[in-house]
Amino acid sequence: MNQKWNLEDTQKLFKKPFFDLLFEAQKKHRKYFNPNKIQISTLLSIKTGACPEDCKYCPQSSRYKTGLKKEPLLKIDQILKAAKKAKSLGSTRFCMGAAWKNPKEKDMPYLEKIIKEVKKIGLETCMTLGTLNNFQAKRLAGAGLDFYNHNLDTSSNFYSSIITTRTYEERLNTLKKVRNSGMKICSGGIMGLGEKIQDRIELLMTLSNLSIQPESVPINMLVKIPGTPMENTEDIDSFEFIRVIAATRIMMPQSYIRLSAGRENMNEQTQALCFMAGANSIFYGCKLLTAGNPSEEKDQNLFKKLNLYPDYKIQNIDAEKIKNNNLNTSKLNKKQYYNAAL
Ligand code: SAM
Ligand code: DTB
Ligand code: SF4
Repeated sequence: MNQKWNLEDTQKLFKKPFFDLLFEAQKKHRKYFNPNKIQISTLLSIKTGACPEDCKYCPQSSRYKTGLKKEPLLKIDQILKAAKKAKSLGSTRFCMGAAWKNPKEKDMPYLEKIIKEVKKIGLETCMTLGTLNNFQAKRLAGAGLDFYNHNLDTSSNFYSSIITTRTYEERLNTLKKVRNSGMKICSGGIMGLGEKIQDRIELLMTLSNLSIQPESVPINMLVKIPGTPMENTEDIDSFEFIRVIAATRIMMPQSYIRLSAGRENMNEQTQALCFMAGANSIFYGCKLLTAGNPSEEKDQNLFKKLNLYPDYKIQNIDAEKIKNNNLNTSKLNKKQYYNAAL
């Protein structure tokens, strides 16, 4: 059972001296993870632009003139080509995003087919398609979707300053449906939207106090896109960002924390401190959904300097090992499961 986080304790965490906070985060990190391993995911936008939502940070909203080229749903062979390339470059998870408010019923069979085909390549699958109903969540889970990404982005209070076309409650409801369907949850936020420290605190409290904590928590730094209402927002200070990563690690000690969008605007030292503060997952490949990301080569260089290795443990190889050892994994918690796989 994970610790429940109240306002007082979370505020105290954020007020800690920087190095005390980092030290506590490192201790938690090392308790549950190998600090020299990193989970690697690759993103693909399977349907780009013309989104009816008004998220003020997003280049894909139809409300803003960002010069983005719209693309209908990609063909299956285009998706599989990108997935194979991601696998060959060392990714273990393939994350597919669609600029939708929600998927339509007519899209479901095709989405199921995509999931099945990408899994055949030997990759974990993740999708982010907007709001889901119970039936859709069950169908995606049934097709084998491992993760569903659905970010809360910021605090419930600040949410309506960023998005007016949906509510925080709707986001939480979709997360519930995803959890009930048996899929793993990927949910996090964006820093640098002009939020207060209190908003960061409230976001992390909401995520960490979910009935089961998200298995994956992406922490994005706003990528300022010309043409969006957020294009001139003030930068978040790098140390403030690192604090958020450390607090996330302490509050969700067993979750993978993804140093998500915004790495292109971070130097290597900032990224290294984020890894030290507990981030252990990244998006790999020179494109996020529509915005840029460091090249594979640049990341390989950074990994070399930091002696970081891709985390293949969560893939089938381990499941196979566990099976051969005849272990009853259903009785193991996450840490025991990982240890058993070593
Ligand atoms: N339309 C779906 C939705 O919003 O749930 C899925 C795709 S949406 C692009 C996925 C996530 O990308 C958003 O929830 C947001 O956290 C993140 N994102 C979008 N634009 C961003 C930006 N400019 N900088 C950082 N993160 C961004
Ligand atoms: C997440 O938290 N960040 C990713 C993924 N989940 C879907 C998306 C980042 C998008 C950055 C802007 C773009 O590429 O359009
Ligand atoms: Fe649409 Fe998602 Fe972008 Fe919001 S974040 S505008 S829902 S694609």
